[in-house]
Amino acid sequence: MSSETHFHTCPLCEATCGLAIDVDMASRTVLKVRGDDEDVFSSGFACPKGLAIGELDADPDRLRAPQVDGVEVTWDEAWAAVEERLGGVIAEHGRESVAIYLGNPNVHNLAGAFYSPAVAKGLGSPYVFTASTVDQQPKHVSAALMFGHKLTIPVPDIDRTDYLLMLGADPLTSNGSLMTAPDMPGRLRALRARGGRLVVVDPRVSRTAKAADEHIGIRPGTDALWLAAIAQSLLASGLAVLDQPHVSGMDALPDALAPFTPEAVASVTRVPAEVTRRIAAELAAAPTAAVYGRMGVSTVRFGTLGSWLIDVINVLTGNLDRPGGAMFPTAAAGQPNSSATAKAREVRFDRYATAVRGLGERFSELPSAALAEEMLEGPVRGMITIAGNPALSVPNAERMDEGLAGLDVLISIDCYLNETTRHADVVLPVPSVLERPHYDLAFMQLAVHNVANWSDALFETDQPQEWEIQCRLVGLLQGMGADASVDAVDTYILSTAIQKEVMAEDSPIAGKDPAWVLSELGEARGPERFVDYLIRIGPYGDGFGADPEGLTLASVREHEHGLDLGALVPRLPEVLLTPSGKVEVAPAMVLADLPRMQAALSEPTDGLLLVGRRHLRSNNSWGHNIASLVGGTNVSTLQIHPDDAESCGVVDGASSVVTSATGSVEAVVEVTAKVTPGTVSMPHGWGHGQEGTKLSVAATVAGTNPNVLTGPEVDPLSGNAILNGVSVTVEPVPVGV
Ligand SMILES: Nc1nc2c(c(=O)[nH]1)N[C@H]1C(S)=C(S)[C@@H](COP(=O)(O)OP(=O)(O)OC[C@H]3O[C@@H](n4cnc5c(=O)[nH]c(N)nc54)[C@H](O)[C@@H]3O)O[C@H]1N2
Ligand SMILES: Nc1nc2c(c(=O)[nH]1)N[C@H]1C(S)=C(S)[C@@H](COP(=O)(O)OP(=O)(O)OC[C@H]3O[C@@H](n4cnc5c(=O)[nH]c(N)nc54)[C@H](O)[C@@H]3O)O[C@H]1N2
Ligand code: SF4
Ligand SMILES: [Mo]
Repeated sequence: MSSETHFHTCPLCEATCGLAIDVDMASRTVLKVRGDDEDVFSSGFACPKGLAIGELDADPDRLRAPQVDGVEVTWDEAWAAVEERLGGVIAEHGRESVAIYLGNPNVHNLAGAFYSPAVAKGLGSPYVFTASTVDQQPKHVSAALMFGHKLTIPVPDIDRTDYLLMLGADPLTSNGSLMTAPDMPGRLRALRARGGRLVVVDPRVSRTAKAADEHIGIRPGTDALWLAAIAQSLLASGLAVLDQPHVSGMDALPDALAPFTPEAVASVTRVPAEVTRRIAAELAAAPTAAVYGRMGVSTVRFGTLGSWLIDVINVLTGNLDRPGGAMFPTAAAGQPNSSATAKAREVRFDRYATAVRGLGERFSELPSAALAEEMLEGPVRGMITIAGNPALSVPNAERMDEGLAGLDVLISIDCYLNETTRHADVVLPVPSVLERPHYDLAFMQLAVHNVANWSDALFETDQPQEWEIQCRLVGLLQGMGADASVDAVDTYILSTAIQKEVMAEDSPIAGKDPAWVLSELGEARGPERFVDYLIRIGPYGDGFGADPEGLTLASVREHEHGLDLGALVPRLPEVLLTPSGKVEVAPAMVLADLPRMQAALSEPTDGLLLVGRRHLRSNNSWGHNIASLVGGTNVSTLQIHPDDAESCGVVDGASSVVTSATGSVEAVVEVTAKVTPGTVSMPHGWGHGQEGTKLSVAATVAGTNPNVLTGPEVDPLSGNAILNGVSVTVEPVPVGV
């Protein structure tokens, strides 16, 4: 065997670690994986998932051939089935009877970045669902209203800050989210070593909470109330920096937040008023500080209010857009807020709505929490899923499964026969993560340091690339039949983008002939050509000759350990796309939701609230088929505090019945002080072992799906699902059952 080393950015989470992969090319075998010490961003860090990337690639359960009704077929047969069955439903019931669900790996994959929007557009249905509405949609809504674009999201300048207040995030487990920062353990250690302070707000004693200077065990679902009290305290005590040239709406804040004093929120949040006032004062006094929040702030009933308040506090403490505060990255490619085509305009919502509950659209998406009812009671009869597992990931799981089972047609682009794709008429499999090139288009826009990093595919494959599959589907949906030319569709999608760009005054290619631009991009096709195009028109690009020193994909590619583009730089006001050209700190739509939160000040605070958790070796619903990643502490249990276990009469290791307004499950009890009293926790992505799946390892560790318990309710401003802070009861399994 001869070993050679390839460098590849890990696409499995948002951290973008550089991996050094030793391979024997002759036998197509991964010999060893380690963190790439020379990677300009991750400097040798990698987590167990990245190190298991060879096992993922080699997984015998990973689909290599298309399936029709669970039986392996040729690609021609598969496409014929797609055309007949999907075409049949569209012909009979119209395009609006078919939904599309785009799952999380779409943002970790260039096919998802460039082509799945075209699939959704080609489908022409209002029923576009994505994993965003079970995740970060509240942040997109607050960012769009405050900064003018849903992707203009400030990230904590973690390498320079003096004080980090972190809510509802556990980056020592998740490796960070909406904050691309490989080696979170090292970065947090460095923060404390330089005298900085880390405060973690979480109803669980998470890994990150354990590593913090201070842990605040907030009551689930109440972060927005607490953040409102921090902001109120800053304003009332005169600590807020009110005079800021790029900020509009400051005057409205004191009255709007007046009801949320530290005293008023103390009992509902379980945080004593003196702690709240102290944290507000510490934030104001720190030379630099950043407030950052994730799942625990977002996927709750006041998700948008909490997401908004985080940036309100970053503004009030004078930390928005300054080094050490919360800053806007400058990505090399594809960032809307540095694109010449982006126009400042009013954000419009609710242009259309779901049929059953009338839940309004946000950014041309409908809430995934409404998908089950739209299938069972609404007009949805068919569905396309791309890289998604809604059967496990979306609330109201029993109804979701019923809906998926009852569809007239389900077409899935995926690599496994799992809890969702088991219902599919046709599964179109995609190459492994090592058989495709990679560039982290989405996450470089959220990175705490500006970098660019291209990875070539490590292995060749006989399977079609995912982008080719998606182009073919676009062709089919646009009426070109199942034999549509991939090249024609690809070139059409890129040409459309180029035509828009040359019309934009500020573009480096303004006024150029689109055909010339296309020809300059040479022989490459698919994502490779697209990324080259975006780098060249981007902020560091060569502008197709306008700046001969600037970047192209070829020059980025020369840096196999990544290209360092420097620390984040201030971007106000240039980054803003609001009609006023200012940061809108008090959007009317957000203020209008405050009375709903005020009503929560007097709610009862007894009972148990369910929250989630992640495990270092988990990857949402699809990491459980890798033997080295499951077992040990990565198991599906219901964590409950000893006091609550006693009052519920449940014991460690035994089964319990957990019941919510939506459903009931059996879960194995883990009695532990890692959760605060009143809080119980279950990880998501479990519930394997179902008939018709082909996940032989996952089936042995099946676990329980907490989304049987989470319900159809949404955060009204964003339509986001409520996954955390769900009211439940816990009982022993009745004797004799
Ligand atoms: N190992 C691993 N890494 C992952 C993933 C994975 O499945 N496994 N998934 C990836 C994805 S898709 C995402 S979106 C990110 C998510 O990244 P994070 O948000 O950092 O991930 P979580 O571990 O879910 O952390 C959420 C924390 O919020 C806490 N929490 C729950 N409810 C509340 C609340 O009401 N208030 C507060 N303050 N805290 C609360 C939970 O106890 C938990 O510790 O992780 C990514 N990285
Ligand atoms: N209760 C609860 N529920 C949650 C969460 C929670 O914290 N608690 N977290 C939520 C969050 S943050 C998220 S992001 C969602 C995730 O929800 P989803 O995106 O629906 O689910 P995943 O588990 O990420 O499933 C990814 C699917 O893509 C497939 N896949 C992997 N790589 C590729 C690829 O390159 N191409 C294609 N075509 N397919 C691929 C996998 O086989 C799998 O079927 O779950 C959400 N659900
Ligand atoms: S932290 Fe994320 S990007 Fe880094 S190795 Fe692990 S899964 Fe891959
Ligand atoms: Mo996510």
